Amino acid sequence: MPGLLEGKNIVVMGVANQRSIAWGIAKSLHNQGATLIFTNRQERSHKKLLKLLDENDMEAALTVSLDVASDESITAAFQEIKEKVGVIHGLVHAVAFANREELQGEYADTSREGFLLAQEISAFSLVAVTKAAKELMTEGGSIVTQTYLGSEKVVRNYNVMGVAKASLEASVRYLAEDVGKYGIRVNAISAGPIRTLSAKGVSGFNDINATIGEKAPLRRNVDQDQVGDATMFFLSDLSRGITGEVLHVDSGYHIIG
Ligand code: NDP
Ligand code: N5H
Repeated sequence: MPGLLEGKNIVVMGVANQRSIAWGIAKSLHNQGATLIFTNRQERSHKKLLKLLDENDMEAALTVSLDVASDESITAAFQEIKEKVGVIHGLVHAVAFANREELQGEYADTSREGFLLAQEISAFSLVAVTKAAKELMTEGGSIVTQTYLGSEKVVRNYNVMGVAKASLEASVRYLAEDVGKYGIRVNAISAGPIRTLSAKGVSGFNDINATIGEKAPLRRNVDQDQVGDATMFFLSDLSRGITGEVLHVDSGYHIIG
């Protein structure tokens, strides 16, 4: 049976290592026959990516450097993708950042600078890359970002990132309306806690992780592969009637009061 993503060129942002949600997504997309283009911020992550591709017998059509903090970097990256690949059909946005010291204690203590940084890297970045990507999505397309429950409910320590994710989810809706007329869809996956490099060292992760195992309807945590498959669905034509949506991949935890 042909893969669901055969003939689709998809850009994946945010592989830092084998634990990254973006890597779980890349594997699901590859399994469905997608042609993959990767972007990294840090050279260290780029090296890790090349090693992962090699170990998994996967090939990238292109790997490009992209720092979402810079408009020039975004423009240059998509220009290179346009020149070397041409049309794209999908974009996976799996990047976020907040200062570690602001992911604990009271949200009221958030600094102006820290608030703006979290918004810039974790929410505005989706707006900026959607604008760049839509120029290359001349055959229609699908854009998928990653969010977390802390946008809807107060989750201890998530603080400034919860507010950035609320902004990200609202951006999904506004962007979906903007680009729908070009046949481009924009959706988000709201994943349960997964032990990744970003989650490392942040206060409270272990407690939240343990709670899901006890309280979520499925009584187990989710993993990168489950998020990968749900993201793959959004990139495939199976989800052609869905846009502006936030889909929870969290063992059902969000329904529990
Ligand atoms: P990772 O640490 O594996 O990935 C985070 C990525 O963000 C890194 O690849 C990093 O790039 C990238 N990044 C940070 N700043 C920039 C920047 N300025 N420009 C470009 N890229 C940048 O963590 P996750 O896989 O956990 O995170 C992926 C997404 O999933 C995030 O949006 C996160 O909020 C979300 N999420 C995570 C959950 C979890 O429990 N882990 C739960 C729900 C959502 P580089 O490595 O090059 O620095
Ligand atoms: C309630 C929780 C636990 C507490 C909050 C965690 C928030 C994490 C999100 C951000 C993205 C983490 C972050 O920015 C860490 C950085 O300050 C330091 N790390 C780095 O610089 C590494 C090296 C790079 C690769 O990381 C990034 N981001 O560039 C939430 C958890 C239960 C769920 C969770 C972990 C959600 C989420 O959004 O990731």
